[in-house]
Amino acid sequence: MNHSDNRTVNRAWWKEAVVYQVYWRSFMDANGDGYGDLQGLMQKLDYIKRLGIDVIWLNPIYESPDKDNGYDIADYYQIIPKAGTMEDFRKLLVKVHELDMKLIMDLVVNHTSYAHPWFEESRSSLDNPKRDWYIWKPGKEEGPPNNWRSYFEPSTWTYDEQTGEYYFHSFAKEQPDLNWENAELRQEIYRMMRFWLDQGIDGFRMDVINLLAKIPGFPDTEWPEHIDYLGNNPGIHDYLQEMNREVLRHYNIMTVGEIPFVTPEDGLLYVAEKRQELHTLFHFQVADDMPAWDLDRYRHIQATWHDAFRHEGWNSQFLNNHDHTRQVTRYGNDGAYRVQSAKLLATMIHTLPGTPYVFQGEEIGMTGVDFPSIDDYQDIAMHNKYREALEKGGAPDQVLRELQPLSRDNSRTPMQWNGEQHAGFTTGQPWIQINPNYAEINVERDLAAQDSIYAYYQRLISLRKMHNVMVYGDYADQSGGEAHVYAYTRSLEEETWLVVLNHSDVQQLYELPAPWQDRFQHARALLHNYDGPPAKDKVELGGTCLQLRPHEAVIYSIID
Ligand code: ISL
Repeated sequence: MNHSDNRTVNRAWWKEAVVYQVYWRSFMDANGDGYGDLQGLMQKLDYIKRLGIDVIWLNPIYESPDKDNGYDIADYYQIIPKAGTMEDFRKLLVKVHELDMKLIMDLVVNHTSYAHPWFEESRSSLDNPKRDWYIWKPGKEEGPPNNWRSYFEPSTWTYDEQTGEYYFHSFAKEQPDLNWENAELRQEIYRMMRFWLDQGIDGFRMDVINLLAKIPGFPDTEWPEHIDYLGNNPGIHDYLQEMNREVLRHYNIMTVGEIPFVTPEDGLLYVAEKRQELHTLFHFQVADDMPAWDLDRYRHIQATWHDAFRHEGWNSQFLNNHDHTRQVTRYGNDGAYRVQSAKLLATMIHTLPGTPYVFQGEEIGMTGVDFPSIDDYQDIAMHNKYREALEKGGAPDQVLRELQPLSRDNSRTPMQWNGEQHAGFTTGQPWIQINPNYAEINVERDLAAQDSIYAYYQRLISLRKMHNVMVYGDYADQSGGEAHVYAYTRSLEEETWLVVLNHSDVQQLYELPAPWQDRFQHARALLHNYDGPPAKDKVELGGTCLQLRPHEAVIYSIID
């Protein structure tokens, strides 16, 4: 297929797919223990298929003490009992494939749980054969080996009495980092990866995969609070190219790296096709670095990543996941314009370049939550940050209010299936409170309404199956001077789409680009998020302006 600028685009199933993220512990509980599980997920596969989904990303289901909700693995070859059994997993995979969907698993190999037998052996003695599978250092001047801080703790080091040394952890002290310099450890990881790929899974989402390599010598840093020193260090690409040689290239799979701290240029080093490392990535220049909606900043980010990846990389598009507050609350309007806003954000994510990710519940416009007490929160990151702030003299109520908007628990409240007890998620006591708005916002209501957010996602996703321009079309920003209107085109061969989005609570005007003012009379509105006529019929001021209602989103096909 020729690209609009005459370069050939390599087509691939994972470039054309829409991915649905299942945070299983909050998705559907089949056995009434208050946790979602694999059998509950199996009950809801038709619901996911009906949305038009191609790939399911399943958060970690491995044996774990669950200090970080499964991102602290104690056995890579066992299923955590609260999720189910290996037999449940195998049945799930068969059913997913029977529905012509694919399943990618979460690969967490930067660290394990401190309860993993490998770590228990490693910590047992200085000369244990697995000592070097983790990162151990003697202290310095009565303190840790250096001044780095971790994602979840004031220090990346924890002292271990047993051998009088410190071990390294990029996250919680319960999550010791593996030492990827150890070739034996790497081979053991590759063996585990082959085990899961030989089960028939269709790929991996790779947890903080750019953290595997550490700065040589672990020198002190001038800015401990800026933890980007944890990632993108010398040797990381050698590891990923070895992983590709040893495992990835031998399977028809999809790999998406979770890659914090990267610019577009650095990101391309992980996903450029010729480098044979990963297929695609999540960057965090929005989710980690843009606390609230900022259209100018977002447009700049989209343009720089598109320009860098245009011919040899492949991006992902997301605004929320299990770590980041629900998008309609964080970046949209979850009040008077919740429905329009949810549809607008979906339109944006699905029409920008890259593979779009749907986080469970965003397809019905689920919102963030403000629990009244710190005791209602379950997330280890929230509790560690809360404790650290209080130790620094923070006032409990003030600290809670400050942490609430970006708490990871905003996205971890259970799926809202209906307006009955516990939103139909469980017959038991849910592991985390249900969002109190479940009576108004739930699947049952959305499935019953023609103009629901769910129905809009169905139409949006179905467009992708019919129009390659949505997948492979070149991107160009067409926004005018209006601060709240984001407009852009996607063009491929003879087809051009114009997407126009009003990211505000008030009406806005969008001046059509001059080259299209006469052509626009023939434009067709393929999808819009209001029930009235598309904004095209509102052309006023001589037919060159669109009059956009609050949070109005429209996709036009501009026919030559
Ligand atoms: O949560 C974040 C910011 O609030 C993210 O930066 C996130 O911690 C980071 O992207 C790494 O996330 C991944 O690894 C963590 C785990 O807690 C997260 O759930 C996982 O998505 C450690 O495995």
